Amino acid sequence: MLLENTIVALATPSGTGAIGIIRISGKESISIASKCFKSHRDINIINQASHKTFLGWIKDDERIIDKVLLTIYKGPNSYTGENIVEISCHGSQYILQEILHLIVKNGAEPAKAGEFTLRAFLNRKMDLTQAEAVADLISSESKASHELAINQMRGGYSKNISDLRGQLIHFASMIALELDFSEEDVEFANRNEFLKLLEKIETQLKELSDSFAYGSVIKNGVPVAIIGKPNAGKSSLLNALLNEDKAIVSEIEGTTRDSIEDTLIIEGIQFRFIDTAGLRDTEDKIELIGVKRAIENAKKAKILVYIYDVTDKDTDGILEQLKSIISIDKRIILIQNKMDISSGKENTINLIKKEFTQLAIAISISTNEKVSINKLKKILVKTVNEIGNSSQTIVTNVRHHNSLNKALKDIQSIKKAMKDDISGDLISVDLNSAIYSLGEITGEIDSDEVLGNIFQNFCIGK
Ligand SMILES: Nc1nc2c(ncn2[C@@H]2O[C@H](COP(=O)(O)OP(=O)(O)OP(=O)(O)O)[C@@H](O)[C@H]2O)c(=O)[nH]1
Ligand SMILES: [Mg+2]
Repeated sequence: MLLENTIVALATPSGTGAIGIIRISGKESISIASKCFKSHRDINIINQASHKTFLGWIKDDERIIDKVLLTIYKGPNSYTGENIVEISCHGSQYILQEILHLIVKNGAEPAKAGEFTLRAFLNRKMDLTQAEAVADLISSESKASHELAINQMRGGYSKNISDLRGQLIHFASMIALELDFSEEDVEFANRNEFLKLLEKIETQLKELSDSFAYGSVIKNGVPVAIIGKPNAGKSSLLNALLNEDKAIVSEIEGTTRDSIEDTLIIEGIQFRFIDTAGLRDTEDKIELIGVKRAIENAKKAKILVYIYDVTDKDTDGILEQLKSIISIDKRIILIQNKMDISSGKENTINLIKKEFTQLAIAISISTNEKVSINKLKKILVKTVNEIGNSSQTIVTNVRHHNSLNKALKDIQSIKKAMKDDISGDLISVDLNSAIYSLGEITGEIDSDEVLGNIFQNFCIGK
């Protein structure tokens, strides 16, 4: 079994720091550490109580490497569930490497990516969704993504899924029993109850699956594409939002050719703003590529910001562009820019709103004078919250989303089969497949392939 060996890795980032932490996990971790540690008070760390810290020296024979703090955690009361030793030493690259080599020389093996958390999972210290949340937590960069990861780490929806799965297993065994007694034509599984359960599960799986759209943008940043005609002020808007001179601004049409992207956290939500090349027909080969990219970005974005120049007389051109982007079906924020030079007579925004009643959010700004930029930020936050409001629990993980969808499809086909009065043995195929998919999420079913995929994405030392 892979848990037989004792593993070691640096738990803090490599490079120079005030301190660095080396973590050893496995049966032999305390005895291996004892071979290179000499406590100040001459205490033998073998046979000490768990959760105790000792001050002392790390020594390679007689050569002193560093003065360290060494902490012992005894399994099962540790992160991995095994015996763990943590050595806090001075954070010099050299010292860290020397201690790592020394621990390996004394019998530990270098840990693979995610192996500590994999062990925690295999020793049932956490389920699979919680293990995955550890990786999310480490990489979270905003308040919102941090909140989702913490929530998932505390159990999130996995208990719920586990319960639903348990109820499905119950029915599966009832149906299996019926098949065993098929000659006698008995019904152990109450069809009405079963149908009710399927409906309940379907609703919940749907809710979870739908929440993914929101969860994934919170985790990776909400993509917001800024699009419009050349010179509308797209790059000026990006700069105003970021409060820095990120993109080149000029009065020449077609200044921006490539898409320019930067992130900004507003009220705890991370946004990815993408400034694009102005949309127009052009002979210029490179600009044309830029326009194509702009359209691709618009398609990929979660929110579209369509911006136009209030003094632009070509209203038909604006309406035509809006018509084509409205078909992309996104949340669109309409922005009338350059209000500082507006004569006050232009009423393009009302005209557009009359033409496209689905454009609910419209705002007049001036990027040059920084008028209503904060108002726009508030609108962006509100828009994201509206996307998320539909569900309480939020799925952020692609793997969970795929399994949820597989299970959902199975449940729907069981429902249909029952309405069509299809025999139990056919139902049980889909039933088992749904049970399998739900089990994949929590790790009640784990294939080596699934585990490999998950833990290889961790950093070494976690
Ligand atoms: N008066 C005024 N001028 C503005 C405002 N915003 C942008 N401009 C000017 O409009 C011109 C074009 O601005 P950009 O931000 O480069 O426009 P763009 O949409 O990125 O243009 P392309 O990259 O060519 O597609 C520049 O001369 C800006 O100074 C504004 O709020 N008021
Ligand atoms: Mg530009």
